[in-house]
Amino acid sequence: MEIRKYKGTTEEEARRLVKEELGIDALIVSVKQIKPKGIFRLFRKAYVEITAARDDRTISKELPRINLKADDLLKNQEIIEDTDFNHKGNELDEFKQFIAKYSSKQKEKQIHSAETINSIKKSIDEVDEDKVVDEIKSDKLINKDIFIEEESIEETPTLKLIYNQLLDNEVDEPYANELMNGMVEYFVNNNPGIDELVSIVYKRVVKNLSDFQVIDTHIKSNPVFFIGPTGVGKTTTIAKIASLHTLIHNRNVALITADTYRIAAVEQLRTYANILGIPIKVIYTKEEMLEALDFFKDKDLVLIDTAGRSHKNKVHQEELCELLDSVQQKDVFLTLSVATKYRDLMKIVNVYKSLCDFKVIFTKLDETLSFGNILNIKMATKAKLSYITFGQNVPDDISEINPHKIARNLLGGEDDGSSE
Ligand SMILES: Nc1nc2c(ncn2[C@@H]2O[C@H](COP(=O)(O)OP(=O)(O)OP(=O)(O)O)[C@@H](O)[C@H]2O)c(=O)[nH]1
Ligand SMILES: [Mg+2]
Repeated sequence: MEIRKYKGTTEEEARRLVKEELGIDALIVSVKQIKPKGIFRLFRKAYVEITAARDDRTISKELPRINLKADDLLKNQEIIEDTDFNHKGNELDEFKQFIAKYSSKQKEKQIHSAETINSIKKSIDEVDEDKVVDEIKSDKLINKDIFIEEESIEETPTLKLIYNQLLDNEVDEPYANELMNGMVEYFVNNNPGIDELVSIVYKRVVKNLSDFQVIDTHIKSNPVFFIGPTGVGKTTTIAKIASLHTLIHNRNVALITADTYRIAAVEQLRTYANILGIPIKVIYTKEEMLEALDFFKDKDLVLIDTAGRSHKNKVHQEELCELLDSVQQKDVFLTLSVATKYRDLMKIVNVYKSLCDFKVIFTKLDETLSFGNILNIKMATKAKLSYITFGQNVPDDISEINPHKIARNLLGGEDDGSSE
């Protein structure tokens, strides 16, 4: 049995490498997200490492990925270095030399870039959050709407680095362009330092994310529905919010669950209700929903759990729509996992948009390193953001969104966006 490690920028890519070399019968021993530490953070992005095994006798002796594009080579340098070339004969020497030459050139370039990236990080560290908030309203550049071509950013290395930080953190290209709007012209006319450029983009991100709203802890709230795809964390988030409002803010909270499709779902919420000592009602129809709301009319806050439903299932969506329509005064929180692919998130959001107005909760920030999706969804939908959650612990792993933390993350700063 031979054990090998494979690295890819995504799990999918690493799995493909395993499959290419070890075949479909390969045994996956472990899948790890590796975050480069120390100085390597400047040079390398996080990657996924898969340890896989297969019987020696069946391992393909073909050189993996010999048709790699030049740009892929550096990324896969370590994989190639891990591979035993010696038995492959002279034809590979040329290839090895090419890689060595290519990667030393790339490393030179990266050292230069790393200095600039360092300056970006330093600029982010020095941002004065209070000043930013004051400046956002008056900053004329923020309101400028000259569309810039991406090519002009390409020709301006400092801007290109800032732009790339956004793209690397999964900000969708049109929104990255919007954030960089007018920057080339500003750069040419004013010759600003990198800290000023970073600060402009930082302010734009913060401005975009600043329109958020969480459940008020003082006034009596409308009934609050939690909707969203299966398994994103609706019930867990309800438990977190119910705990905070009950234990920290001393409010009278009640729970309703309309998730009667899975036997365990009711028990899951009932367990939290029992621990917190708060009442819970299970409802099957919209009439029962109205009765339950009437029963809880003296409560400060009623949180309503719904069944996770596929956005592709029309019947399920109609049922949800009927339930939501039966309550006039309400707040709805669409719960989304930040780790979902952006294109899928957009499809989900578009379906729910046709049902009702909602605010967005992003869950599972602990499962991804890049928070571009938060900004993408905000910019695409203009829906208000609210809470973020970053772990399974009830009630600790939740907070209201902090636009500064997200902005730092998107510009390559240290923040994981997880806590206050
Ligand atoms: N890592 C991580 N896991 C979370 C987070 N929030 C919830 N989970 C986990 O995600 C899983 C699903 O959570 P639920 O709260 O049951 O999700 P749901 O949306 O109610 O699921 P359905 O009712 O089946 O649609 C559970 O294992 C939770 O512990 C989070 O912020 N981070
Ligand atoms: Mg649930």
